[in-house]
Amino acid sequence: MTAILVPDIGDVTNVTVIEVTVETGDTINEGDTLIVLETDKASMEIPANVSGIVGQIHVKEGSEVNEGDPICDLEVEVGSEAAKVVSAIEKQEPLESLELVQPPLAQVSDSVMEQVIVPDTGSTDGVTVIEVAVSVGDQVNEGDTLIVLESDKASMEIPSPVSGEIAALFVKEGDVVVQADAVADVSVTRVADDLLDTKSEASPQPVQEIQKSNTAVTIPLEGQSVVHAGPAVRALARELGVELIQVSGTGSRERITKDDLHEFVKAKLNQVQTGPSGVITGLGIPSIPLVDFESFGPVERIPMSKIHKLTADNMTRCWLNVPAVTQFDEADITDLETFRKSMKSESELKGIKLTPLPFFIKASAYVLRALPQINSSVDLQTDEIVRKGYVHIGIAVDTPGGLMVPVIRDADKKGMWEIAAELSELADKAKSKKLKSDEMQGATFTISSLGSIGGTAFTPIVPSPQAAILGVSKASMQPIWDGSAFQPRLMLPLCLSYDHRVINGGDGARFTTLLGQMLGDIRKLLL
Ligand code: CAO
Repeated sequence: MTAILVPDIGDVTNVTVIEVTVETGDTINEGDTLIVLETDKASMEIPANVSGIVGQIHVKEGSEVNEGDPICDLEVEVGSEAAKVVSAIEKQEPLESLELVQPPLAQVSDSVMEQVIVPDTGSTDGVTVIEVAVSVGDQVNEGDTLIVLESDKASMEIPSPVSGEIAALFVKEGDVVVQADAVADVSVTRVADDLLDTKSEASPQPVQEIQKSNTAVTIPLEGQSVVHAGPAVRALARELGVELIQVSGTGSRERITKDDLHEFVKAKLNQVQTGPSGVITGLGIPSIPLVDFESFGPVERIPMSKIHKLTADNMTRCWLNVPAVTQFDEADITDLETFRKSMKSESELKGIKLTPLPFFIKASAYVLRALPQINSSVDLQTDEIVRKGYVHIGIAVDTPGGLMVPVIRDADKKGMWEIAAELSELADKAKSKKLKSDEMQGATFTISSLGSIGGTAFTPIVPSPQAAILGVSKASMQPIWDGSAFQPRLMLPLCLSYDHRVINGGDGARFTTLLGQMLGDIRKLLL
């Protein structure tokens, strides 16, 4: 186990640790960032100088450190090149005795000064230095960010084209720079072998081309504040496709940390599922932008009721999840209506309103018994179709508070008067908000009757996990050809929406055909 110490951090003391990027037990590689320090002028990442497994960590966010303070312990694999380096450093042995892949501490024999200048930023007006990531005296590796610039189109990090020590800095935060302005002088120390190869090069290295950040990390809009984030956080933001300007920083001076980024992404994922009102809004599909309604005329804003929000959620869920088909048909209910009207005095005697709907319920229950594949659900956890041995029919009821669906249990076992009485009672309860939750549960099939209102057809949304819903529109007199003449018949439009994962087209058509036959001659319900 070896201790990793705070390196020479220049002419500053008591520097604040603003981020600890490793945890005990982490396996890290040479160059991985251990901590991020911040002075009042710049932030800097302190990388590991060897690979290994992180042991005890001696600093935490907010700690103040100085050169030589321990950052963490590192367990370095025995016999590895890294271990040899550590051992050599500890024993102050000459490093040339080690067969190193890369000389981490070169035999200093000469140095050259490289001046880093601002490359072509694509802007003639100049770009702002929003971050200076290094201080004079810092050791930098090739590729380490020196400064971060921001134009009106992009933010960009200017990396060091060489490894070495920052000898001079020519910019500070807030400066506006243009192409070819000096950024920093880097004193490049070279090993003897390197020098043999490069000493003949009299002119400085070409300036590193700027790395334009992903457009997802876009620049702040005019008037918005500058983003404070270190290179590692900026890199992570690019990876995640996060616009840093949208992230709130919890670090000192609102600096954005990696945790802030993770929290932002988590929050965004939640937002995808529920809008501010709690209603499901997207599930990953693009949301619909609102328009400024008020700018076109007066509007009234009515808060959505709890029932309305629940219905909106449920409809969205069902609409998005169920591959639905709607089968249309017509039933001849001329005789049914004649019979129903003939029951008027009996209906009054019993005090039970006998509308056409109880007949639709009774006939549907009969057909659901005959075609159990309609009275089913799909269980995607087990890849099973669940056929129910009971027929509970939900009835959509239009109430001032929103749509409610009370359930008539065992509709197949109940007589017409019983169904009519129960329907009337449940509809009244729904309209006066007195339904209990168990009176709205367990439906195996639903009927939505708009017949008393109007319309010729509609496509109800399948209330999954039920596999089907019957929509009933307004009956009307139609001229029906009986083989020799047109006859005036009262025709009822039927619309069966079904989940095509559970019910195939043949069964859908069989359902409406059989239902039509039952409603056409209700005596068959007795058979
Ligand atoms: N064709 C023609 N007339 C019809 C009919 C049809 N399919 N269904 C009912 N009617 C007539 C009846 O004959 C009756 O008139 P009379 O009193 O003159 O005989 C009247 O409409 C009865 O209407 P009702 O609404 O009082 O009773 P109901 O049994 O038909 O329906 C209920 C009860 C609770 C289902 C209904 O009030 C309701 O809320 N319907 C709306 C359902 C809904 O909103 N569905 C959409 C869900 S998705 O948003």
